[in-house]
Amino acid sequence: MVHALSALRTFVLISSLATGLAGAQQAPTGEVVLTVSGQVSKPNAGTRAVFDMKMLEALPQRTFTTQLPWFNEPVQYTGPLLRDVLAAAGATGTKIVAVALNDYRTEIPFADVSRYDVIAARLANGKPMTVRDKGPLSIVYPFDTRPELKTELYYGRSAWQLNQLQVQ
Ligand SMILES: Nc1nc2c(c(=O)[nH]1)N[C@H]1C(S)=C(S)[C@@H](COP(=O)(O)O)O[C@H]1N2
Ligand SMILES: [Mo]
Repeated sequence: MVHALSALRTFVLISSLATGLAGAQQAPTGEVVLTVSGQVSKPNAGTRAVFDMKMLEALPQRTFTTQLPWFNEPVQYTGPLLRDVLAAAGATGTKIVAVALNDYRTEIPFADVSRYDVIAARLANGKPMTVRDKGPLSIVYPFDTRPELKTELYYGRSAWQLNQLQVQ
């Protein structure tokens, strides 16, 4: 009996560790802010991997400051790397269609997320972004690290009010 109980405890521990490591397999407890659909191998809501802010906050965070042409002042952004969000969803493919709350959509080559430290920004100057402030999530490339990023092509890929990533 004692052995059976401790075996059960070990099993529960190992299963919860496995779920924790898988990331997106955990169900969100808060409002869903990002849905990853398409080629997703770690879904947690039907065939999709959905995230609330807490799940995005639990991933390693990256912070950098960049000047964007559509803001007057440089802005400091913080959020998980897009490649980590996609890995948590078990997403693989050749392209990502990013869809925003205002139905803006833009195509991002999957290679961009390995080549560049693109983030899903959830904080601007340390504060959550309201929908009015182009939040709650925004794709931000590390524009100031590579001159080729400061072009209309990458500005166009920087979807603000991001809420879906369709992986193909
Ligand atoms: N959600 C959303 N993100 C978007 C856009 C948009 O219309 N909606 N426009 C893109 C383009 S083309 C550019 S250059 C930058 C800045 O757009 P803005 O000047 O309209 O803010 O955001 C990009 N991200
Ligand atoms: Mo643009």
